[in-house]
Amino acid sequence: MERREVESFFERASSVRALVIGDLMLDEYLWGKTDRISPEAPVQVVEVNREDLRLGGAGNVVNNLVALGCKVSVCSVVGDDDNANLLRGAFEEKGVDLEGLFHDPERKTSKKTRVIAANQQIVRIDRETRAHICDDCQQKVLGYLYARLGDFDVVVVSDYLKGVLTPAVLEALCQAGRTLGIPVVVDPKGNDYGKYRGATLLTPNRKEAEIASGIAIADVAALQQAADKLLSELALDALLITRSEAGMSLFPSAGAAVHIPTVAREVYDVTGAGDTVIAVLSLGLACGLSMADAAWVANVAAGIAVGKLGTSTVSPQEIVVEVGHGLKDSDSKIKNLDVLTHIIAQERARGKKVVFTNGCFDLLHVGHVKYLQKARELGDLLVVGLNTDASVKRLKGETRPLIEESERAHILAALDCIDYVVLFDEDTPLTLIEALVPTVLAKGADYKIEDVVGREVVEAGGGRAPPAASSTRSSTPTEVVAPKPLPAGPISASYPSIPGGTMKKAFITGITGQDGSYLAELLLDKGYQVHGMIRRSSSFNTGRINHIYRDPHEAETRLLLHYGDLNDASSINRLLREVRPDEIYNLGAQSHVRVSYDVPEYTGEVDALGAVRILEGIRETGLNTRFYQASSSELYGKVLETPQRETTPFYPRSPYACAKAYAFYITKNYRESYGMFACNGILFNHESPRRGETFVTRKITRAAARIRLGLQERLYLGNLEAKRDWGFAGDYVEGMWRMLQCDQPDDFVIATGETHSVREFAELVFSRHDLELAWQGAGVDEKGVERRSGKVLIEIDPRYFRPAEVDLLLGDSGKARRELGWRPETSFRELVAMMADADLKIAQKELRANG
Ligand code: NDP
Ligand code: GDR
Repeated sequence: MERREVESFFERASSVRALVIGDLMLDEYLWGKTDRISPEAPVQVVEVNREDLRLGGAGNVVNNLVALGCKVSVCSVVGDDDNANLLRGAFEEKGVDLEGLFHDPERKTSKKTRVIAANQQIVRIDRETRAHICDDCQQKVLGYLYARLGDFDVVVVSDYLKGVLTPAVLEALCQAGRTLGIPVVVDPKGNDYGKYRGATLLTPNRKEAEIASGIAIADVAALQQAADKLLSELALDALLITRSEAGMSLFPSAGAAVHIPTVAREVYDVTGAGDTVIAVLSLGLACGLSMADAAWVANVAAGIAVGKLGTSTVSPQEIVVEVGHGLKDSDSKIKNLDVLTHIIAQERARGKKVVFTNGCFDLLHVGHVKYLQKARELGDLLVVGLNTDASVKRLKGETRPLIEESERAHILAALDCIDYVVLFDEDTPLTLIEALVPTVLAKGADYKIEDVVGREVVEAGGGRAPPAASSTRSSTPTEVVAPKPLPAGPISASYPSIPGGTMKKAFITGITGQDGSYLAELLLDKGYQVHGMIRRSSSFNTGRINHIYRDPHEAETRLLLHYGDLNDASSINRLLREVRPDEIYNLGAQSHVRVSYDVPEYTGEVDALGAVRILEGIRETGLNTRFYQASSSELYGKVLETPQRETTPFYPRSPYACAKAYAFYITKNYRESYGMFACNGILFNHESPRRGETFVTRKITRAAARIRLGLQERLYLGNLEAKRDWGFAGDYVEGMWRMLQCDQPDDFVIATGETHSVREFAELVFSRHDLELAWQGAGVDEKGVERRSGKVLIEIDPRYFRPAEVDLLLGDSGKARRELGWRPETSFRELVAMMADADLKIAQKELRANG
């Protein structure tokens, strides 16, 4: 993250409402001197000359969150004693909301008194109750959580095993957090982590992770093993293991681990650094940072915390300055290849797009600077490979370079647009490119693209070739974009070659739909020639693919559209004969479940018989092609098992699902009967800003944005309780493609493994527009009311109910993860934000157009 991103993150902090729940303590320090032994017993006598009282345990997390600028509420149980009053006073001074702080006269408020003399702690005196809170207090805590949880953006659980976090409290918290979409971040304690099941994120240290997983963590492989075990046993979204001087490692349940090294500095005091980490991390999640970015900022903050003596909090200003230092220090930008390889691997794992360019940069001029600035805009960070003096001499003659390598490197490193500089001694930067595997290669447009060294490395696997270069000198960089790396495993390297050329040809039905448009983009990126079948329509139906469509008369157009229809076998056969595709993706369908009750026969024609028309077409034309059938989680219908996986029996509940069941089985049947390479992707719901406007997610995001801008009064919905496993369509088309790259055809579930209700989706979307919903009434009379104004924003319209409903879908995509290396990359919250924001932009345009 850059300094300005970190700054903007902290600017959002003041609107974040965080709840800290857990064991509160007072830390008392008594400093004194000792120079005699007591006459009463053989112990030292300490003459106290300074006393200090601090908030400890969960209280220190509160301290940290307050220091970061957010609004904090506390939920805990303390005694009814003087120490409790001291705690209250300290919190009130900081403006902390104490509605959730309960008192139990039977308990002692925890206080730890440390006596320190001659820089040594002599004794610690603990006053506390460690038993679970009483039933009455537990009810109060639960009551508070049920009433108030929806008000918070994040919950931080700080467990010191002092009894507040009973299993019942933790279970309710994790469940309600999931239902409401509020991240629950836990600093765990003890050996039994089962009680944290369902939390969003846990932050154990290495030792704690070792004990909880039962796996000795001697190296990174064991660390991963321990993380995998905890992630799956506890159904977490992620695990952050802090590793002292080795930094911290983030293990998301979906995606690769991110290892973040420590920010090098003197370590004075590690006490409380864990509280700083969890506070910054939680704030980051509440502000919508990705887990990796939130962990990265938390790591910077931890570096500052351990460098301080006595105070245990870190301010946003300190963090911003620290980030700024990292960027400004030109020395730190010049790296050797080994170190840089490691850094870049981490950045790529965090999803950053790495741009690489190279040159001699002797006598840097304004053309260079403009070129470098533009190159930087092609991605998230720019690495410059710089020829050493010896290499420049070989290339440009004995009189060059005029400026020696270390000066050239420092001048480049001083530019803001450059993140790293690395020297290379060879004639070309190939070794660097092979080691770093950048996402984008930038080169001046006066280079012919086929001459760009390293192009093959980034293009390997089908990367997109850039447009033809112009011959005039220009400061505009030309780019070569690398595809996502293929997973190790069963992806076949020996793809059957295509007669007459090396370009793979894909044929997509339903290319004008949501998935068709994302899939076409993906395949074009991978270097395919893409043929789409579209229906003749009296109005334009190509809105989703206009941005990738080029006039077919232009040379090198790789997206070609043909008229045809799944109900018309002759058009399918003709197109198969003409195109002779290597891969066919059958996405075309009447895809609306509710509508399938209105047009059941038509739905069967398109969705069921359409599939067999293509399969027969393949047989008749004798093509050696691979076939993908868009199967659906609707097949599970009235579910017989949760989560649903490839082996779960089907129970279709609509004409749509029945038609899709036929298509599923006929695909399998042609595979088994004729040895065809035919796969079913059993995809759970996937959404995007391109989702059809009558599907519930898009209907909600569209309406919320329009309501916010006064373009619409109200939204009418059907069943609010239906739960779906919603993912991002852009991630799912990658799964389709991967299925057709396997050695053997098979069927795969593609899902996120998380389920949310329609109600929850609506709440999150409206809240993104600052419209907090409260629900009133029940059944068809239930209404979603805006809390502040009392306005009714959502009503139920029974017309949207379905004759038979699918109540709950939750997919287990373990097989796809293992065998295809596929993982969802977009979280539920990111999806909601992406769709809500995109629809806001559309609504704003509409508002402007209305004058
Ligand atoms: P869309 O409804 O957005 O797109 C459907 C596509 O099918 C459109 O391009 C449509 O063309 C085309 N089509 C409809 N009827 C015919 C026909 N008779 N002949 C040829 N093409 C036709 O669906 P999605 O992109 O969301 O879904 C793609 C596929 O995946 C569908 O088969 C769907 O059933 C399935 N699926 C979708 C899931 C999801 O969550 N999105 C989950 C699981 C499966 P036009 O633009 O002309 O209407
Ligand atoms: P679904 O998606 O039926 O799961 O099929 P949809 O978004 O239509 O419905 C999801 C759930 O929301 C409930 N719901 C409403 N649905 C719509 N459309 N409109 C409403 O106003 C409304 N209110 C509540 C529904 O009852 C349902 O339970 C999608 C399609 O893309 C299929 O093609 C695909 O196969 C499946 O997902 C997986």
